[in-house]
Amino acid sequence: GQVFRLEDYRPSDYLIPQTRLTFRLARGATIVVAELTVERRPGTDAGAPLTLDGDGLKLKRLELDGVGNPTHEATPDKLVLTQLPESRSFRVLIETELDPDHNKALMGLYRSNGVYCTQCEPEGFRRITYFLDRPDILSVYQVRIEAPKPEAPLLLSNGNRVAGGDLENDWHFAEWHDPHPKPSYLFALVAGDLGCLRDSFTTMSGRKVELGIHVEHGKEKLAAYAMDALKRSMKWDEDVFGREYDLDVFNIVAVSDFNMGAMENKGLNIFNDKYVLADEATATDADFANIEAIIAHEYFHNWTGNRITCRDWFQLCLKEGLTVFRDHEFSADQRSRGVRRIAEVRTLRGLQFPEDQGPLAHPVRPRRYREINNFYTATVYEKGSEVVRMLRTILGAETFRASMDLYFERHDGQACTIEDFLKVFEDASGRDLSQFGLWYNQSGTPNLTVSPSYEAGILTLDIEQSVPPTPSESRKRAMHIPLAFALIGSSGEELDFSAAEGATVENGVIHVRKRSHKLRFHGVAERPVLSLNRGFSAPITVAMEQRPQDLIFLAGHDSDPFARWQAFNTLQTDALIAAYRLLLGGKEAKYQKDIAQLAGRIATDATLEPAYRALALTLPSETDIARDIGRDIDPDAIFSARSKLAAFIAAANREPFGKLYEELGSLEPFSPDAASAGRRALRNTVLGYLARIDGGADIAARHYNTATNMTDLIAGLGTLAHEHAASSQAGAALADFAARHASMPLALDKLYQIQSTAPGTQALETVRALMRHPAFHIDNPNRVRALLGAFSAGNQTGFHRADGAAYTFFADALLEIDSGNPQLSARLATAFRSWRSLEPVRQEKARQALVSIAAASSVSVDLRDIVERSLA
Ligand code: DPP
Ligand code: ZN
Repeated sequence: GQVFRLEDYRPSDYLIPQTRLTFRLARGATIVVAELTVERRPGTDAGAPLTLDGDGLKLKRLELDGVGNPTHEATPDKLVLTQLPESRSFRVLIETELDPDHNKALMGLYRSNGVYCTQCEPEGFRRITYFLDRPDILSVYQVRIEAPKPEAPLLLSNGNRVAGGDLENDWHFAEWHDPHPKPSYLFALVAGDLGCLRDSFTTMSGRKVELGIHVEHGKEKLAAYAMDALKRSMKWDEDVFGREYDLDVFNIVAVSDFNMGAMENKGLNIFNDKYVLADEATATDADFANIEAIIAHEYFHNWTGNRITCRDWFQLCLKEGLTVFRDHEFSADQRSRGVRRIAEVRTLRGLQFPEDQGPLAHPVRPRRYREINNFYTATVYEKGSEVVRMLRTILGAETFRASMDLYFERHDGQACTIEDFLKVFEDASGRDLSQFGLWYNQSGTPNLTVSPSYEAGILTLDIEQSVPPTPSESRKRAMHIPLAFALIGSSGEELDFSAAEGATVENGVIHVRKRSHKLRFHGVAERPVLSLNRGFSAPITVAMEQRPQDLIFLAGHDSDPFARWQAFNTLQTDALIAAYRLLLGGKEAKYQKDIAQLAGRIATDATLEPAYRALALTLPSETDIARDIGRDIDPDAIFSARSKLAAFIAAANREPFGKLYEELGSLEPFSPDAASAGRRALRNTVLGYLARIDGGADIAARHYNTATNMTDLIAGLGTLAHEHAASSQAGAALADFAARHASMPLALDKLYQIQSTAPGTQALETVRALMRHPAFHIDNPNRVRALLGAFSAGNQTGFHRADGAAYTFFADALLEIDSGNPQLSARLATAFRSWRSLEPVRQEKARQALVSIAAASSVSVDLRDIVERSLA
């Protein structure tokens, strides 16, 4: 396939300042008329052809300045007009015919549950009409939608509604005008019969904005939490970034077939219904938190993405990394900052570190791609957000805010690059950020090795920086790493120092810029315990020999919640890896009492937030452990080491855990707020331990049977199905859950997820059986992700069973999905990305599965790209 390269960017010869679209939505044949005002860019030769992008289009009519059939060449994927008028500007009319009912790729215009909707980012608009479908072509859109009124009483597009009325034969129309020039990927249309939850928001300058969330009839109440999150987001962006909303209406539509989480189309966000619909009976606390974050994320794009967009798709992180940073800050302000930070880091390590360590590694701003859809990655999003966070750490909160103000002022209405973005920070701060810019351009997770020594009031840190080689980048340059730190004294307080030499140290941050530093702190009163990378100030790994008693000390005394959590997590990880090695050597796993005692102390420490305690008691996941081991992975031994540690902690804390569980169980009216969710999280985490000791199946069954909300229901069900799979209680609960939620696909997804992640080789048969479940549809991305996504990414013993049977099954399933929805199959295929870190037998089986996909007769560009890069 064709490779696109950053260095090949050049501006388009033509611009499209005005776009007028008319849609006639009819079953089988939808007609789209696009009337484009095209302008030749100054400097472009008058003979230059106009080449428009298409994807599978059927051209019905073409006019140039009102005259039919001008000189052109058309294929489904391209329209080239030549012999264009001498005048600087001319009009092109293009009529295409679409079949939204048979669009299973869910890109362009399609129907979901009877509702017409669109998804255009990144390159879906070219499946609607021929266009300069690239983000640096900004156009003002006027959209007319005509549709049968009974079938589609609701007609929405971007911007403000300017006209509407009835037509013949029970049809009607609406016209929408979006005054803000925008790239085609932000175009949206919705037509259907939906219910609506309405509200309004008055902006900081006193303008009233009508808000609407459109959902299936009867589900309006389930949009209340999303609406509340939207209003809080609008207020927060005004308070924290000074950003005001800029249209009279803001609409959100929930659809049930959607490839992404949601889409930030100007004034008309389209959401996966999973991230809109919620109440206590249908959504878990994690769902509520995700809804809040994604509503905020898409809303925040209005300024970081829409008003200022990307010049080309290599710059995707310009809008995504920045907007993730903004939604992280929002959630931190709405919830508990410390707890959110730990959760963010767990996500980054769980998803982005393995990406950086494997064959799919790429810089936050990639330099080449074959399929841009495959770059909506944890690196672009999550690491991209960490890079923005580091900028704030380096420049300080005030300069950061001043820089953002300058960014909005300087670049509003433009399509920008990462260089534009960094230049703003350089100009506002007077600093040189050229070395910092490597974070955008160099892939791989940097590692710092830190060796401390203390003598006579002087603490010396030998710091070595390295960035491991990644595909197509074997030699790496030294990066600028802001390392937040504290020196902690024996009574838990931070120690002072009189001077530091060997690296810049300011405001609690060591600026590591060279491959090696010998850093000396003078005037340190006692040998300190080092707290490093506090708040996870840089997305790196740190290797430092630390005595277990120092880690135990930090886990009890570090005033930085992240560092405190990290200390206990490091103890757990070290113990798990040591046990794993013993198990591989045919010995028994052994654990020290300390770890169980510490778990008990943290669980019952009332000075700590319950949500924090729940996170601290959550053992590193099997994939976390595998990532830290790095090579020659035996997933069964990891599973065994982890189960044994959990049982060890449970056995040592039977009484305090039992008491805590009962205390936290006192009924209170449900509230989705973070503090209440934290108490449920702690109780459910403790349940996971109690379930591992005698009588555990009964406790979990009682938990399930007495649950009054989805969070607790799922905790009980998951615990039964995973810890006591063979028990009668597990069977009864699974059947009960399925029956109770038979008509609720989003709830059934939770069942699929629990069943497909039940540990052990038998999970494969369960997954096969669930694929035949009447409510399972291979065309629906949520169903597929809940069953096959969870199985492949979340079931280490089941997916990586030693005989390779799950790999073969999964490869076949990917090809089946690929025939309808390449984006979905390609995304799922990333489950193979760490195949080279497996032990040799599994490694070979995984390789064969990848090879079998590559050899299949028909594979999409998307899936082929992932498979070939994985094998390379
Ligand atoms: N809708 C996706 C997101 O907001 C892509 N822009 O991240
Ligand atoms: Zn986004």
